[in-house]
Amino acid sequence: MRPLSHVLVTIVLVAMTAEAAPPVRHEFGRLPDGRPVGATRLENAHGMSVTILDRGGVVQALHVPDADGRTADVVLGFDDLDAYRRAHPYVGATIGRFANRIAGARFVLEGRPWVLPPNEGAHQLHGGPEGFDQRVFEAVPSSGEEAPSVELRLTSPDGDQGFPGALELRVTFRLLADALRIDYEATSDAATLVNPTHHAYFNLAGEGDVREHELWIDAEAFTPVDAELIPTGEVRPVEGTAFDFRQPRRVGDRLGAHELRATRGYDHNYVLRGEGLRAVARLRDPESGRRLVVETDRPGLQLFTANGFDGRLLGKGGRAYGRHAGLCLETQVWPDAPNQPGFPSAVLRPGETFRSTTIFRFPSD
Ligand code: G6D
Repeated sequence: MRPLSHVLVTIVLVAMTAEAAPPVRHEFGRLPDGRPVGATRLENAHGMSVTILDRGGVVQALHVPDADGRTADVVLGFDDLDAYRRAHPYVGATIGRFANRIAGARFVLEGRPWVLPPNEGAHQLHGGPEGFDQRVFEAVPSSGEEAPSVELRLTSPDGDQGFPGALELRVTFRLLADALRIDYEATSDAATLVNPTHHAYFNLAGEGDVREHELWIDAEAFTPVDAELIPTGEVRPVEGTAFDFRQPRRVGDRLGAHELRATRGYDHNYVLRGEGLRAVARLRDPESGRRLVVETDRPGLQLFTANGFDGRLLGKGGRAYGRHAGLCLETQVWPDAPNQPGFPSAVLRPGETFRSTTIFRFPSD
């Protein structure tokens, strides 16, 4: 006979673990060389689930209930691996080593010049022609003590996409009771740059476009860009411009503004207020009432409203992704930071550990 206390402890433990199901792994597809690409599905007891692909660290699906318990998939994505392998605008991907642009695909680090392979005109975008969005990570799922998770591990060798230093990266996706939490951790054996982000296109309605979504961004300023989307170095107040989201505004309200003509919508970095892990942006779909709060410890946030989408990109269930079908809230160090003296640093040195957190929270109250 077991003592009653043992039985009670067992019952409590079973009740607790019943909260969130353990991660489920499945094969998402195969690469041309036959290698399988796995996916991890995390689920919580509140009706949320997320599917994360080993290739590209892609959030392929993220199901979130509304106040009435109606669930929608709030990220854009594709149904099969081949679609992810074809050219697409980083849909749902983990970005690295350096999110956003490095002007002229070059920088100087500790007095030494580095030249990178460009992949957007003369510039490097989102880590280069074969960025982390195209890598197969090693996945380590865990039931976790409080929340199920999957840790994605990647070794980026010295010289990868032109960057110095062998980089060890771990990206942990954790499904909390009301949020998807992403933790980045990196070390390098030589001084290098690290500025990872996540490139989910959110649409809280799970259909249509995001013009009616209301957005708040905790930023007094943004970093203006030139015709090639390279920051001019200026930090400009949002006041009196189409970039002002200090009060919640409909995303579509000022999409036709002259300041957005060149980019055909928002594709700009916001200078976030405050420091440390804090709420920096809120998005709300008035129709479903679904809400997203972005929390991060990063100094910048790229708002990108899928300006080039024209319906030719076919997503999950054959849905044609048209203009503004979703929007990205990319937490980051400011674009081109390595070449801009006044911008925050993205340098990681040997012996240091880079740590950063972004939480996509979907409040239910
Ligand atoms: C990023 O800022 C960039 C855009 O310019 C780019 O087109 C997109 O990724 C694919 O958000």
